[in-house]
Amino acid sequence: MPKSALVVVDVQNDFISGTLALKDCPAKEDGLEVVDVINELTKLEGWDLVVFTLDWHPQDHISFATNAHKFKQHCDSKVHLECAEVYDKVVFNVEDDQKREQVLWPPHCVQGSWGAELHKDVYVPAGSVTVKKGVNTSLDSYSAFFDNDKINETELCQVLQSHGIDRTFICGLATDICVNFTATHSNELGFKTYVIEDACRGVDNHNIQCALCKMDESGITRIKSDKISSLLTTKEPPMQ
Ligand code: VGL
Ligand code: ZN
Repeated sequence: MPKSALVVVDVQNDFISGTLALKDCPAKEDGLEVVDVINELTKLEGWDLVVFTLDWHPQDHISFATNAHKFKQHCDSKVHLECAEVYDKVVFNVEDDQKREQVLWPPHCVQGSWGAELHKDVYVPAGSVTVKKGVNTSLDSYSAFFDNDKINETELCQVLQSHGIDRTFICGLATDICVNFTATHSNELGFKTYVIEDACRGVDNHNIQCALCKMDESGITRIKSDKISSLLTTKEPPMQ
């Protein structure tokens, strides 16, 4: 029987009703809708590991539009940092001439703030593991495995391997950003990777569709939450 991990991505207050609430983003999806679905999933028997990831930024983080003017602009940046706004894609010059592309967001998930807390109605089973990401001032990290430039790695791969995990089931917020990057890296690292479609909500419709298509092409399996129970408890075929 393959070993399975549920990875719940960034179901944090800011993405539900805080500064980066998905319901105010272009796709107008409601992050709160995943909470009940995810609670049904975490309660299933058969998980070998449940992981909760947290976007966990310092106040001076490079992804916050309000901080853009405090960093150095790269000559390739089409948008000037002095007039950069939320959703703009800018290019920074950081740490001795490294080029760093970045989409700007409102300040969100500041370490220790209410917005960074897991939503209060999310059920956290005993023994589950929490992985924080995006903790460095000048590096963003959509994926729970690596930062966006693959300079640093979190402990997630190590944790999955130490539990002998073969398959990951990814859900949470946001479909086109952190779920997408986490699932893509999970797949690249050799885990059989599933994305639980009805347990995800996203930022932008076009980007959601693109992300799902790319996942399909890369061999990630999209699945509905009501199909998971039987996958986790596949029985031996009956004797004739
Ligand atoms: C996320 C935008 C910025 C996410 C995190 O969790 O999807 N999106 N930081
Ligand atoms: Zn973030």
